[in-house]
Amino acid sequence: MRLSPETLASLPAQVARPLYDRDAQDVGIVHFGIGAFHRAHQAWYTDAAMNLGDGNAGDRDWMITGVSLRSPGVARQMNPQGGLYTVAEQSGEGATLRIVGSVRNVLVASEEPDAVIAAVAAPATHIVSLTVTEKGYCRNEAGDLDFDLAHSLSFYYFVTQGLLRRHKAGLPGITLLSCDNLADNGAKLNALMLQYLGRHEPDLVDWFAQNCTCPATMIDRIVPATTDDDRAMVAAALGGLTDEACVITEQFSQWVIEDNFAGPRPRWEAVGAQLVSHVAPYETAKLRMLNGAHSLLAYCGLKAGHTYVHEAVADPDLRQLATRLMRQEAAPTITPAPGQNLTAYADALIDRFANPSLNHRLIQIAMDGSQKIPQRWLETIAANQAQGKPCPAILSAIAAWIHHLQGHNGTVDDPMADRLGAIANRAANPADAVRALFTGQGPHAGTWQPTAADLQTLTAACTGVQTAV
Ligand code: CS2
Repeated sequence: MRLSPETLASLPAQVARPLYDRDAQDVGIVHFGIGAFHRAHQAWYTDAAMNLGDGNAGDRDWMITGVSLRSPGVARQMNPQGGLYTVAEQSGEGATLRIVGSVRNVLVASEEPDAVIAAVAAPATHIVSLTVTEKGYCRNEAGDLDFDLAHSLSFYYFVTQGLLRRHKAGLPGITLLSCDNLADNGAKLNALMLQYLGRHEPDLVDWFAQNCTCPATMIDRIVPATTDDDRAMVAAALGGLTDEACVITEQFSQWVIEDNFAGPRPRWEAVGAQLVSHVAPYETAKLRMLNGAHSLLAYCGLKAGHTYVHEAVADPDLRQLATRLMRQEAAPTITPAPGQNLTAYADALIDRFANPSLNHRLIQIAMDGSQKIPQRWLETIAANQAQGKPCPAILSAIAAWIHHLQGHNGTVDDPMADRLGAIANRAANPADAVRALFTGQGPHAGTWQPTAADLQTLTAACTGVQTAV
């Protein structure tokens, strides 16, 4: 028996479930990239906002239509369950389960393109949100739109077609909400959308600029890929019902959103989100500290033979490196928001990484390094360089990334894997690899210019010589 609207009533009493009449709600949000992260984060907040419910019309009609561009996997997990799924929060004391009801259905864009366009164009839709990962924005090395990648099976195409229909029908614009780990994600999405429209629908450019907004967001929750063991644990807790779409996450969650919406939105601030005028300090701290340390733990941890984040952070050398990256290299480059304490933030992050019940795989974080390291490491090294300060922890992480690119941790999962692997393997020595990657015509040239001292530190780290940090 599967979890579904029909079996919901048979769940054990301690499992929380939606408090609103799901069938009576309209879809207000179309979400591209409905993976585990969206289900444990934005859909979870939206469900909580609708749970607030009675008497407040604004807390209704925020159901989500999820879109997968190609893979039918999530649609097959969720549609037979009427969109219902479990969020299991794992702490040292066990798991707390809640059934989330905010997802109405999942469309696979390659199979039902018209349904996706119609969802964006529907009068009740006010928000199109995105978790398409860093590479989903189809950027070239200069950060501009790569028109070959942004083809008719990209979110750009579907959003544009939906907006065209809205414009023709005289409907209001929408809010485009990027929930990906990019620096200045709202402004980037806005600029990329304008490039796409400029080429494909120039007549829509002004309407888009006047009627649609792209708020910046900082999104945070650690969500490992769900495993068969997790599904078995959830089935046992659901009294034997299977849930193919369940997600496992930590108790912590944070969502900071720029208060710049084109139209209505759920009352996310009533369920823990922060609506602010400037997201940048939160976003920069999160990318450079949390994600920067995560990527360091991933590459250095794999090199040291670890499998999970909690194992890597229990290794005293790696814990020291991650702490140094956060406190001494990243934190001084950030101007904190009022009340934001970056030292306490670093300590809290080490505690979150140490959660042994998450089993967060280092190889999951090691994926797509070419798309992640500019905002996680290179901006930090460049900011330190401007002050004449070295970043030995990040340099060790870069050395471990090069080791990863050479194929020592198995096949490299990265859109630039072939090119990066060829550079890393062709280089006569580590300093050459770094020069080829980060200078001249290299794929990561621009943000940071390695100095002679940096090259020395990197060479030492690549050849396994310990440097004092
Ligand atoms: C991780 C992030 O996979 C990764 O690259 O660093 O997904 C991280 O877990 C989230 O950003 C936490 O909010």
